[in-house]
This record gives sequence, structure tokens and C-alpha cells, in this order.
Amino acid sequence: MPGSSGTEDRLDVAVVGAGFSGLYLIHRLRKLGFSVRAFDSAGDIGGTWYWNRYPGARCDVESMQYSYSFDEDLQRDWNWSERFATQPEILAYAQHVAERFDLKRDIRFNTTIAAAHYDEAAQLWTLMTDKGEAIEARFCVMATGCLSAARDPEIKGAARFAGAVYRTGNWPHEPVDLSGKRVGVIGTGSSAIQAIPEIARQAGHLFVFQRTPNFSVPAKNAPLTPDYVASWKDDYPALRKRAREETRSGTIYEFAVKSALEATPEEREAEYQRRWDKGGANFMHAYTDLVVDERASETAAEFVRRKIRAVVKDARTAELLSPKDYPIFTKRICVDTDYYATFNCANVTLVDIRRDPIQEITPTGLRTGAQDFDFDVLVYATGFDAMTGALDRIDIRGPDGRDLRSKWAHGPRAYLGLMSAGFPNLFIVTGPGSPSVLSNVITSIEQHVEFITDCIDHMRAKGLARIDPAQEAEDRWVAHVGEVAGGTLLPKAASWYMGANIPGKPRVFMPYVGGVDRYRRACNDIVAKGYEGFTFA
Ligand code: N01
Repeated sequence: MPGSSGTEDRLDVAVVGAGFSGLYLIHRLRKLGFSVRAFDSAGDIGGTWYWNRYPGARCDVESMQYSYSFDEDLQRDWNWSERFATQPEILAYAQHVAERFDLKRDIRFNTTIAAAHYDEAAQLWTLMTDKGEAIEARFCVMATGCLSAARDPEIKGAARFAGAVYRTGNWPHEPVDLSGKRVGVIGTGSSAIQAIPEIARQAGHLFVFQRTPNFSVPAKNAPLTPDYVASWKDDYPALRKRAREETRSGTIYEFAVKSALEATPEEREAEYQRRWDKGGANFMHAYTDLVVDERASETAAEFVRRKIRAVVKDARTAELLSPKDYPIFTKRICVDTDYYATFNCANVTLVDIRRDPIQEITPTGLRTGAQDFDFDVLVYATGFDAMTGALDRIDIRGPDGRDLRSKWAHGPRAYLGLMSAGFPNLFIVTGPGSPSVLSNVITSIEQHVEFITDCIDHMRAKGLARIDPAQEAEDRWVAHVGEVAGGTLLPKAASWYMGANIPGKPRVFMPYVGGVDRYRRACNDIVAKGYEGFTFA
């Protein structure tokens, strides 16, 4: 590749990313005897949990399930303190894993991979860092994450703001003191919904600029009790197996057995209330038809709207916070602590930028059509170029020079979300077309890492140098992903699942809605049939 200023050792596998995918890849590949190195732009491990350090950042999957299951001693030894772990605790867990398995010696930090080109004759990927170094590897695995390309919206005047600017998706590592400050937050997605109550506690005044309200359920977070921990640890292998093989989400919830429309209004009310009181995303599993039937979904949506009206004292603010133009659960459900109640605080103002859009950012705040807002600190909680963004930032080229960006210009195309035809020996962990963001992502990561590493091992055993999905297998899978999504309400929302949050991004439903159980069976079946749909050389 032109511009190269030196070559590292030739690796069996180069891994891009040192989050939960990258860490497990290193561990597994090393155990199989392959040479592997991971590269990450960050200064340390953790991926998403390295960058998203905003106040209030936590996982919305329960700690006992949001962790690796591949090593029984690891899962028994680690002790989570709360039902929903904080970002620092999850990062401490990742550090523990890295130390326990001595993973950091095979990671290069502060290293951004800018390009990856495949040389057919040499059967090698050459990865180019942003500093112009080249790394050669037989296989390249993109462990780049689904929500890792944070984005600032393009708003006129943004560069002129004279105060401090922070981003939830790339929060400073040093403490940020917001006490007494006037703060403006743009965005009301999961990140903002977690950050807003915490920021409101410190700020002199907080302006929340909301374009689209989100549905949020209470976390009811609490310290874990020894009994609850024991109920998991005593049966961890079986419970993990169940989560992997028998659930759609890779997480054990109380799964519904009945349609919302078959239940009486009184039964529904009691069931929604029971789940609301228990807290967390378990709420969305109350009935079987909540993501497939709009009338069923509306019963859950109206329950949440009534809760908002009951909590938020100002009726106009309550109405603004109540989503009405998309079915509940078609955007990722948010899980909060005190979000709606925060709008009762005298120092918090909700600004409806749907009706009165932001015109520009000014040196002292921002201006909508009707009003000027002055603040000292601006927080972008404006989300990510999800699922494809991190890959799009790398110049990935196959043997014929064709780049992945052009191939995916009308939407991502990948067989099982794992490989894209025309890009041999290039794997993607939790790529578009896999359950990924619709699941407990660590469950999905483990399954993908195991598939990929087993495949590379299989190739070594059979003396095979090159794997590429067949175009027709990929086309069939992409059509299947679309069909399954089309059978649900999910494509009805302008969500990041659909690419709708990025101007100009094709509107394609990207994750696989079929469930991790069904997806895993499909993968296993394909392997059992000699990697059906893949071509080897
Ligand atoms: O991002 P989002 P996020 N002008 O895209 C608004 C995971 N996550 O970082 O909807 C004004 O959801 C945008 O408005 P609209 C989780 O999967 C998990 O919050 O486009 N506003 C929206 O309100 C989640 O779904 C956890 O109208 C603009 C917000 O910014 C995913 O990450 C915690 C705008 C973006 O919301 C992403 O969540 C946090 C503009 N130009 C995140 N552009 C947990 O595990 C965007 N917005 C708990």
C-alpha cells in the first residue's frame, strides 16, 4: 500500500477494536495458537465503556447477565455491586478480564486503523494506521462495535460556541464540574435520559432540547443482594445456556405467553404495573404481540404516557415528554432513574425543538426560531452513526479494489452479518444482519467470536487460505433480515436501527430481528453443512 513507512510482523489475525469483542478474540485466538494483535484508537481497553463516561452512564442489561460467560471461574469470581452496573464498574470488569488473561500485551492503543486493503496474490490484508504504519495479516476482524462512531449534528454556528462542549459518546476522562453552571443538552435518547437527572443535580440551570421524546421505563436499580447473586451463580452454566439458545434477546427476562389483546384491560394494567414496579427492560416482554401489532403496542404506550402524566406536574411538559408518533419499542426502550421527575425541578427547562427548531448555535448558547437560550456548557447527546459508522470510517478494499463504502451505499450487505461478499478473510463482529444491538451484546459477541475463531481454526485444519461468502447466500440472508423486520413494527420508527438519524443514510433496518436463538441455530446449521454459503480456496 502506498505511504507505508514500515511493516510489523505478519500476523495470523489483526483485530480492529479492543472492546468486549476484541478482548475475547485475542483470548480465543491465542489459545488456538494464532498470532493476533488488536488495534484501538483509545488509550486503553473497553470500547463503548471507555468512551461513554458521561454522568449516569450505566448498562440497561442486568449486571449478572451483561458479562462474559465463556469462563466459569471468571463469572463466579467477579462480583457486581448493583443490579445495573455503572460505566466505571463495567470498565473495571474489562480491566479485570484483560489482566486475568494477560490480554494487553497483544493490543496497540492510540492507534487508529485508517485503511484495510486485501492483496489477492499475497492473500494478505494490509492495515494502515493513521500514522502511516502498515500491518499485514491473513485475516482481519472488525471488532469495531455497533455504537462507536459518535456524531455531532451539523448545526449552523457550532464552532462559534464560546463555552465548554462535551459529548456523551466521548466524555472527558477528568472530572467535569457542572456545579452552578447553565447547561444545554441536545438530544433525549438513552444517553441523555441517563445523564439529564445527574446533570440537573449539579447545574444551576439545565435546558433540555428535545426533538423527539422517547419512552423510558424506570430502572429500579439497587444493590445486588447475596441471595440474588447466588441464584445466578449457583446455576450460571444452565442459565447462560438458556439465554444463548432459548431467548431472542440473549437475556433472560420474564417472557410473555399471552397476547396483550387477549388480556382484559384490568389484567393488562396489573401486568404492566407489576413489571413497571420491578423495573428494567423486562417491561417490554409483557405480551407476545407488543412489537407486531399496533393495537397491542398502543396499550403499553398509553400505560407509559399515563405514568409520565402522573409524575410530571406541568401538564404541557408531560405532553411534550410523551411520545405519540411511533409505536413503543420500535426505538430502543430507555431505562432511567428519575428522568421524568427531573422535569419537576425548578432548574430544568424542556425546550420543544420539534415545533421550534434550532436555527443556530451562538457564542453564548443557541437560538431557535422564537427564542435565544444562554448557557455556559453545551452537551451533545446526539447519538451514533450506528452499525455501519465505524466501518465507514475505514477505507476497506477487497481484491478488485472495490471499497466497502460503495458496496454498502444503499444499505449494508453481509452474510449473517459476519462477512460481506468480495471481502475475503474479513470478518465483522456483531455486524449488520446479526442480532447485535437487539440483544445482550455480550451474548452476541461471544457467539460471533466463537464462530469466527472456529472458522479460522477449521481453515487451518483443512489447509484453506481464503473464505468469502457466496453472493447468492448473502443476498438470501439480506432478504431474510428484511423480511423478518418487515413482519414487525420496528421499521415504522425513524430510529438509528433504520439509519434514520443520519442525514443521507439509506433507510434499511440493519439488525436481525429473528432473535439470538434462531440466529445461533442458523449459524450452527450452516457450519454443520460445511459452512454452507461460504466459498473456500
Ligand atoms: O443516541 P440516540 P444515544 N438536533 O440516537 C437527538 C445505546 N445506549 O446515544 O430522535 C436535535 O438514541 C435525537 O433526536 P431525534 C442504546 O442502544 C445504551 O442516546 O433524532 N436533536 C435523539 O433524541 C441507545 O439506543 C445505554 O429527533 C438531535 C438524540 O439526539 C444507543 O446507545 C445508554 C439532532 C440521540 O439519541 C444510542 O443512544 C446509552 C439534531 N440535529 C446508550 N441529532 C444503556 O445501556 C440527534 N438529535 C443504558
